[in-house]
Amino acid sequence: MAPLPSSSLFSFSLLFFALLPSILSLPDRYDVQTLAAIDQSPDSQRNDLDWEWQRTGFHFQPVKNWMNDPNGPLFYKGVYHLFYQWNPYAAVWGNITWGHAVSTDLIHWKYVKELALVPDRWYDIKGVWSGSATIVNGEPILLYTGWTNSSTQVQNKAVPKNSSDPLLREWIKVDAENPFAVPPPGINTSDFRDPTTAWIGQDGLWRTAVGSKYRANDTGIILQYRSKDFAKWELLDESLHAVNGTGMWECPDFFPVAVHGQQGSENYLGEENAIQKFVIKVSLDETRFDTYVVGDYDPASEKFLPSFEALDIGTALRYDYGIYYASKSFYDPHKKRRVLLGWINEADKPTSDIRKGWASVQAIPRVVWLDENQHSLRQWPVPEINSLRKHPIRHTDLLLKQGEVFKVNGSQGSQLDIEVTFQIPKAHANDENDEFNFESSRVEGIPNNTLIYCNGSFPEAEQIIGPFGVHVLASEDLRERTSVFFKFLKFKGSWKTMVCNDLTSSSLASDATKGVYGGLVSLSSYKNRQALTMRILVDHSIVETFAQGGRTCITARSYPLLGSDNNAHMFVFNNGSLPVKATHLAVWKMDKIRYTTV
Ligand code: DQQ
Repeated sequence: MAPLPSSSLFSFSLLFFALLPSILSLPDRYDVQTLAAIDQSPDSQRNDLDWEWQRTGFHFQPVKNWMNDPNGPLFYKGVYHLFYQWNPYAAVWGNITWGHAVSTDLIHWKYVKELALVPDRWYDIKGVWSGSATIVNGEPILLYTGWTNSSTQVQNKAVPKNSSDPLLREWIKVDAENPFAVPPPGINTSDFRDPTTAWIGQDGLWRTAVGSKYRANDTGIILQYRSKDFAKWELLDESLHAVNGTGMWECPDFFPVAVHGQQGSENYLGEENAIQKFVIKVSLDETRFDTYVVGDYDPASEKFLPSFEALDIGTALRYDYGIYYASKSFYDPHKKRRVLLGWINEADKPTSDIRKGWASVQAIPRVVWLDENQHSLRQWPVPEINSLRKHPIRHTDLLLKQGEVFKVNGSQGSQLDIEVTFQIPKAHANDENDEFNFESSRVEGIPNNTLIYCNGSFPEAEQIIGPFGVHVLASEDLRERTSVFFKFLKFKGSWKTMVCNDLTSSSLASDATKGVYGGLVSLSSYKNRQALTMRILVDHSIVETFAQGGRTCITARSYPLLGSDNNAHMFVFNNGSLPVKATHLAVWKMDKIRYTTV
């Protein structure tokens, strides 16, 4: 048997004994009839009501069992499609199929009764892994990775059975063409996966790219393929991008962004290059981070060049500094924007997931565009999410003294959308002229070091301001809480500004990891240098934070014991040694989505 992917090997060995009972109850081979007969309607599937409160109210999740990567997002005939890696049999990874959901607003999803792809061919019998959708001559085509009967990763193609059906219920694998790519020399059979949405090159031919790793030196790489008919594909000599020592690159994404404004694009060619930059995102198998780099792409040489080498893959920028992985973007022609979907894993133990009967959710789709600084991205929940807001509570000019904690009355609940603006405190109360050194707060490519600034007292810091922020999913006595806050630290005359999510007092009765997440906040490119902003989507076990207009994002899992549902309270706090003003605070309760099946 060929070796398993290293990450899978690790996960499998960890999981195996814990999950033995569930593994034993799996069918010993795929039974397509059984898969097709699974009723995905919510009412028939919900179980274990004790744990029901951890389910999300407005973040997408399947009715039961394990889900991971979002696959093949697309807009077709007025309908958004979300496919996802799904295990129909258990709340742990395995038996991977493509589940399918549709919506008209990226928020109110309906489960499609039919599974889009199930493992039923020699070239995908061990799993239908991640892939993408491309509109080719007006009709969608799926490219995906199959795990073959001999445990080799290969690339395959599927087409709609009926392309006039806006719901695209049924898909046909193109046996005559599959697999269209197998691992090339120098690449392990277990390191070749996740084809991107295809694009058209300068020669008018199609390109797609596949995530990989050089066997010899642990270099993460994106291989490029070319085709004139979307049937036969040839490997190009030049990779799209590669970075030494970064390990396997999963789920690559490659897309243009406008230099000015928020409009999306799917044009990879010539003239527009003057006003476009390009983004490469990969999911690093070794660290489980989604990391990206902004650069230029020359369609003639098919070369991508990072704008700043110091910000290349694996060294600097992440979409999200919490739990967020295997993301995939697509161009939304309906609203002319680039939309990003991402997988949020659980933070509790697989045994808890088995007890719950489900694992993982999808993040709220985010609009993505290039920041004014030209080297990093901004992300913001699609505006359609605002339709769930109700009963706003607003406060202005809340002055928080040192150590003050302000309870936001009327905001009880586990489904909230919160927006807060803080005035940047004067660095020294008596020194009107003491300016922050905004330039030095730029993202500097040190993501691993950033965590430490969230936690601890730092005697070597010349000055610390904050933390100030909000507690959510908090019990009334604050014994249990999840805290999102800003913190400034001055080292050698330079300020570092952090946004942090502290889970150490959360999830009192859970076996979840209770760490501290953090990301640097870039103040240098922010127009209003007097303000710090955060938006937080709270959804039972999810806390999704967008700081500084989406320049730094953190997604976390929190499983409250005391601070859930109507016992979940929200506070604004200032634990720093200087007064802080929250100039604007708005809190909305969010509607629950009733998922149905079509
Ligand atoms: N998940 C899929 C792979 C991909 C990984 C398998 C990323 O195709 O590389 O479920 O989470």
